[in-house]
Amino acid sequence: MSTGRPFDKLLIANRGEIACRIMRTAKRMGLRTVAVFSDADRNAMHVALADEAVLIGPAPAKDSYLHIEAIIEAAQATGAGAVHPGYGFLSENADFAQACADAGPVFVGPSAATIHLMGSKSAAKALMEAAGVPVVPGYHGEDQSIEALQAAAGRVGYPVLVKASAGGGGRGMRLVEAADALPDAIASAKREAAAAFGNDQVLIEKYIARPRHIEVQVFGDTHGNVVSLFERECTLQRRHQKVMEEAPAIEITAERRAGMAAAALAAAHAAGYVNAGTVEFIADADGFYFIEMNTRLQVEHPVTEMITGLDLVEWQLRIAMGEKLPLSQQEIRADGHAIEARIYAEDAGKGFLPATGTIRSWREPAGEGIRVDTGFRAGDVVTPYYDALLAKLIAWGSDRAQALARLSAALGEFEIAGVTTNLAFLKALAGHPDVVRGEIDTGFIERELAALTHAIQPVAPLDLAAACVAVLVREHNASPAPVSPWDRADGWSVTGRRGRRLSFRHDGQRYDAVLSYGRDGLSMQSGGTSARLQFVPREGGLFDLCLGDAPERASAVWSGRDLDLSTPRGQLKLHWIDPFAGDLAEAVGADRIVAPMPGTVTRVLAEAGAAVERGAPLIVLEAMKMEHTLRAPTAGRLKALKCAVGDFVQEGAELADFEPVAADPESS
Ligand code: MV4
Repeated sequence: MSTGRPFDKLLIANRGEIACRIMRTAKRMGLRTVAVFSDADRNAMHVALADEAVLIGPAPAKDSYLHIEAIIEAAQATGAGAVHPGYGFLSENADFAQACADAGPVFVGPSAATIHLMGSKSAAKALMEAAGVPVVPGYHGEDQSIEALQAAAGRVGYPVLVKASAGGGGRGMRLVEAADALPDAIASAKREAAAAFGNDQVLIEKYIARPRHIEVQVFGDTHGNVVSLFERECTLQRRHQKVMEEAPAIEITAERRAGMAAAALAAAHAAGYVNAGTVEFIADADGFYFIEMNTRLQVEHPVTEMITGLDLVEWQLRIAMGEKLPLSQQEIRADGHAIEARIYAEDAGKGFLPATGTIRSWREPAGEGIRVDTGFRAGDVVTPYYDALLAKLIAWGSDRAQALARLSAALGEFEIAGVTTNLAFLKALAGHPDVVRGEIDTGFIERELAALTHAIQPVAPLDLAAACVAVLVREHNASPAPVSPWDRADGWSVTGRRGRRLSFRHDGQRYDAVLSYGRDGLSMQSGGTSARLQFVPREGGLFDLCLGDAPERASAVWSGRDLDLSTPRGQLKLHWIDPFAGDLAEAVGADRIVAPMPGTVTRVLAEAGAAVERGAPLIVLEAMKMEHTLRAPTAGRLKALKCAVGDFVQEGAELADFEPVAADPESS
């Protein structure tokens, strides 16, 4: 059936929420939809929603969603007349756009040449500068000699940023405070850029401290028209990963808004831009500066849709069909304020470690001004192969305060079980007084991380550090004689970094930290992050400690293995678990010593038949590059050894028979 349109079947070369989002509009426009999927996505929502679906390869993205030939073949096999790349994957791959142009299907996006041009930060910057778009003062020339780059940095004035020309998203970027650090920074930026992008060209820019990130949505058609659809504020980021985005920008003057829109339109004109694009700026009190142009539909496009009432995917498809822009600049209006929160499968308490697993239950919020875009539902499996974005929650209000209040309430109503999500972190962020006031910059989340994660985690890293220090102080007080580090069997090592695990329980939840001692002193690892730990014991259970560069004073009161901790954040009760004595003995009985994990026996510290005190070190096991000391669960006698130095043992293996002498009231 032909509708007289250039295409009536659309292949979506993507997965997850954006594939579902694109299909929704395509269906409303009467287009038939083709999904592509990997082995890992057979049961995915985007496959179920599509009219047809084609398996394109194994789970790894390079074999499926990044496999240009497989996707082109799928388009040809299904007769799809157009391909929408979504975001990520092949969306900004000029070779893919060219492959579509060569093979037939319309690529829903700009030309391969435009994508290629914008992929080079120096070429894009040169084009924008020529078009009168404000750019950060700096140097983006061909001469890459150290002399030329040094002279440029001197002219610009320190601090400067060295950026990989082919980079983006912060990769290959180095901050240089003074001239003497420049040669090393250039060399390492070039190495990183060559490895990551196969191109070691760099540019030099004045460093803008604490900027805001504001971007302008633009559209161009194939008839030479361009319009802007206002700006978005994407300042709340962590490690170049956007977390919350809003439209319009926070407290922007009419003059700056108009200036940015005009600059973005000049940029789009200069590039002969077709389809959806985003012109990114960094902004501070003094001005705003072009940094890059993204040639795709952005993750955060819904906030623009919510304030304009427009469907950006519909615009993309109509432009791809050769239609003129649906509205003129004067007809495009904004109303109210919208904020999007990105819901990721990740553990904010463990350094934002990606989380995987099966979604056991899923309940979305609903209500006035609330929109949820997702590609997941109960029963779906979150795999480690792809981006961990589970859903986008978007709230609209007549003003920013109402939008934020609706977002906070909806975050509280969102229920996702089975997979760890950042919902609590987002709620803490949405409620942070500085976010409520709109006083943010791109470094905000990193600076406020402790406060933001403390709000969601009853035991923050600093609490765990204080508890570890309390254990060290307790042990020091118990045996104050200086101990030679060579004699210690609990994991301290002079030569390498050996760890000692300390575990605590709070509210039924276990918290682990690993202390290690290296040439640069003591450090604590917990939840995937590591920071230097320093402490000074004082009188009366007080001590000063410093984790990373966060100092504080804490105090500890012990009763048995229970610890009452006081920190500036309040009181905290913790129980010090000894998994190699008490808790394990509980599970297997105190009559044998078993390996708590697979590992190698590196030392045997007591002879068969020896009488030992409770807690005496018996056997040292090395596992996962760490030493673990297995201790006497109670006072007693080591009846028989069942292992020897050098043995590799499985988890649960019996290493010795033990004979307790008396019940120990303290062991728990
Ligand atoms: C900058 C900058 C400060 N000064 N350029 C980061 C990724 C890339 N898109 C550009 N980025 C930056 N360029 C100059 N001259 C600070 C950043 C930056 C940033 C920009 C936008 C959003 C978040 C950011 C987080 C850290 C640094």
